[in-house]
This record gives sequence, C-alpha cells and structure tokens, in this order.
Amino acid sequence: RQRCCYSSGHNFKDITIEGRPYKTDSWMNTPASILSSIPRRLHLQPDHPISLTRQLIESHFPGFTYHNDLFPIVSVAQNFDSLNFPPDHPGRSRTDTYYINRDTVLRTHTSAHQADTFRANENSGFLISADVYRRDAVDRSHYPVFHQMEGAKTWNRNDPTSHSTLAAQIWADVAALPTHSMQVSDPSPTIDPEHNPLQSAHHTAEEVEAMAAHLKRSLENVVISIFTAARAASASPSDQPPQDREPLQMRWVTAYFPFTSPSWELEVLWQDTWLEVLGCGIISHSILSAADQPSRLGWAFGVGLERIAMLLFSIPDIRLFWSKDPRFLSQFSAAGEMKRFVPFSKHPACFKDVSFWVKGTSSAAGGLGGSVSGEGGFHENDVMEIARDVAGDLVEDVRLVDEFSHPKTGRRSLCYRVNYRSLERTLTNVESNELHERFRQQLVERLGVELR
Ligand code: FA5
Ligand code: MG
Repeated sequence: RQRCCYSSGHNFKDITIEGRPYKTDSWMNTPASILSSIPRRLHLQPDHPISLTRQLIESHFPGFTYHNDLFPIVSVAQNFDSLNFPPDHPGRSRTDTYYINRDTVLRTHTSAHQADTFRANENSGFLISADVYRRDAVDRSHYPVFHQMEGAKTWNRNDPTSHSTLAAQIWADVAALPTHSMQVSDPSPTIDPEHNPLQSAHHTAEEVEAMAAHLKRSLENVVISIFTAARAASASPSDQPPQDREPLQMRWVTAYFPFTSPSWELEVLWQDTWLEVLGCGIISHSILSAADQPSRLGWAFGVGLERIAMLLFSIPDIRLFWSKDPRFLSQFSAAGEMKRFVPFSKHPACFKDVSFWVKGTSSAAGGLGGSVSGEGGFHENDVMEIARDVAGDLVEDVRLVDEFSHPKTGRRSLCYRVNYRSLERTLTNVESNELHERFRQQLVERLGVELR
C-alpha cells in the first residue's frame, strides 16, 4: 500500500510534489508515506508544540532574520557538496537519505540552506526552521521526519565602524548576552589540533575562544529558559514523575561536522539518559568564501525542535507530534499559559520478535548498540523503514536484541524486537498479530532475508 513503486523496474515515473515536477530514477527511495508528510509543516501550525517551541527559541535571537518556509526538496549540492561532505560520507548513502533522483534529496538538515543564506549576506544573523527527513532508528526520540532550526551569526573582519580588534568586539558581544549561574560541564579544550583544529589560515585562537563563548552562552540560555518555563508549568501538582523533579543537567561534548571546526554537541539529561539536543561549531571558512563572504567569520548551530519540545512540554514520545487527536492538540496554545502535557492513559505495549538470516555472508559490522550494516547490502535502516511502512505510528520501537554468526557457514542471524503500541487506543491481539505477520513477510520480500 505505502510501498514506493518507483525504485524497481525501468519505467521511472515523473512525480509532482506540491506542484513541482520531478524526474525519478534508480536512486528514488522515498516512500509515499514520507512524501505525504510534506504538507503538514508542523513548525508553522498555530498552537502546535513544534511551532510554539520555534517561537520561544526565536525570541532569544533578537535582530535575526527568520526563514520558515523553505521548500524541503533540495539538490545534493545544497545538502552535501556545499557543506564539504566528502564523496564517501555515509550520510549521502541511500540507506540514510531519501532521494528523489541522483541529484535531488529531501533535505536531511537545515544546514542545506546555509550557503544560499550566507550568499544573501544577512548581516547580523539568521534562523531557518524546517522539516527534515532521515532514514533512521525507530524509537521514542527518533522519527523519519522531524524539525530543525538552524542558526548562524557572523562578524565582519572589515567592519568599518569598528575601532577595536575583532576579538575584542566579539568579547563585547559576549558581555552583552544575558548571564546565568548554572554549572555546565565542558571539559574539552576549545581547540583540539587533531579532531577540532583551529582554522589557522582564517582565525586566531582568541577569536575562536570568543565566538565559542558567544555560541555556548547563547544556546545555554535557550535551554535554561525552556527548562525554567517547563519547571514553572509543572510546579503545582504533586504527582509528577520523579525525573521531572531532577535538576537540569547539561553538558558540552566535542563533535565533528564537515562544515564547522571546532564543533560541539549539547546534551541534556532526560529520562535518565543523555539526550543530544543540538550540534554546532565555528563555520568553515570555505563555506563563507564560496558564498562571497570571505571577510566574515562566525558560528552556526542546528537544534532538533522535537527534542526541545519534549523537554518543554514533557512529551514522552516523538510520534505524538504527528497526532491529529484533539486530546493532544487541544493541550497547547500560544495564548494560554505554558502547560506540561498530560498524557492520555498509556495503552499496553505489545512486544514481538522476529529472527532471520541475513542474505549472503556479511561480516558482523556494527552489532548490539551500534548500527548494523554489512557489505552484503543489508542495512538496519531498511528494517526500520519496513516497520514504519507496515505499522505507521503503531510501532513505538524497533531494537536489535540478538545477533550471531553461524560458526560453520558464517551466515549471520539477527533478532529484532518490535514494540507495537498505539498512543490513542489499545491494540487488539488480532491487529498486532496481523501487523507483525505483514512485517515478517515484507522483510522477506524486500530484503530477501530468511526467517528462522
Ligand atoms: C546536524 O544535522 C547538523 N546540521 C547540525 C549543525 C548545524 C552542526 C550547524 C553545526 C553547525 P545532527 O545530525 O547531529 O546535526 O542533528 C542535529 C539535531 O537534530 C540533533 O542534535 C537532534 O536534536 C536532532 N535529530 C537528529 N536526528 C533526529 C531524529 N531522527 N529525530 C528527531 N530529532 C533528531
Ligand atoms: Mg548529532
């Protein structure tokens, strides 16, 4: 029903997406279920929690320009090449990214619009909020369509109105930011010559220290204010789950992106695990100079709006954002006061396992806790997508629970555990059995695995 009918055979159809024509080719791997979420634009729906979160973050960046309706289908050049992704970067693969054709993808991040926006030379800074698309894991904090906000701020080295060094000017901007008193763990030195080098042809260490301080303080302020708003909203009732009474904890960890150096991710403690909420860094000079801004330098970040909204409203499952159930939507309003989400009663989970032999003998790359991919063409994201195709939002979680290679034949066996659960009602046994049976059949049909 929801299967993509374009990727097999040689008659590749022309398709029209919101009035725009596209030619498909053998790279097309975008299912209809994904295309049908393009018109939703949750970040623009009045009173939707994603939209409220966007507005709350925007209010922290006065003077920035907003771009909130950029079209989600972009070129490979925009999404990857312009950002220095190497040709063999795994993010480019069809297992990770939805392609329309060889040169055209559903954007995987809002960074796809960085270069074009820099080229428009927006002086102070800009924010871009948008829907983004990735073939990814299935669990409570991952969804194949989600929303990001990109932010960037640059300074002009040749600013004619400036009478001090650029570093002094940036430090003055840091001093003008609101302060906070929270201890944020940030153990790594700003510059790591091996993994996060200074772009020494273009920046001084002091300029980078100043920009890093400006970037980190700006983002800490956003997360702290969100958490404070959420705390105030949940202050009165006494029956809060214990994790909501834990103090806010966040930490900076070093990261790597092909388009920033140095780079970081910010993580927040959520339901007893560290949840990554954003990636950021000092913009690679090559991106600014390719956009005709060679005298500029600055920072950029990309934040997951669902992740922030989950903290803000205590929303326990990322699928809820797509719900059209008035019991969900009616709980949020821009006009009313901030309220934490009151979950409707939790319906029972239904766990079902499936074990199969992977086609061919591929070495056990990845493994439990890692991503399972083998040279034999098997990729875990294909399992995830089939689960979503078959069960839609009735699948809560898909997890690898066992893996082994046969000592004699070298064949690899995997066992995945699927949790079927509706957010809105109790599934019947008949329903979940049917879903699981279809899931098993589709694994065989589409991946050529052998069920055990
Ligand atoms: C990026 O997408 C970079 N473009 C961010 C960036 C921008 C870095 C500018 C430097 C400069 P990453 O893949 O880590 O990075 O995603 C950014 C955020 O999106 C994550 O921190 C997380 O909050 C959110 N996110 C990622 N994958 C998912 C998913 N499947 N579901 C929901 N949120 C997700
Ligand atoms: Mg990341």
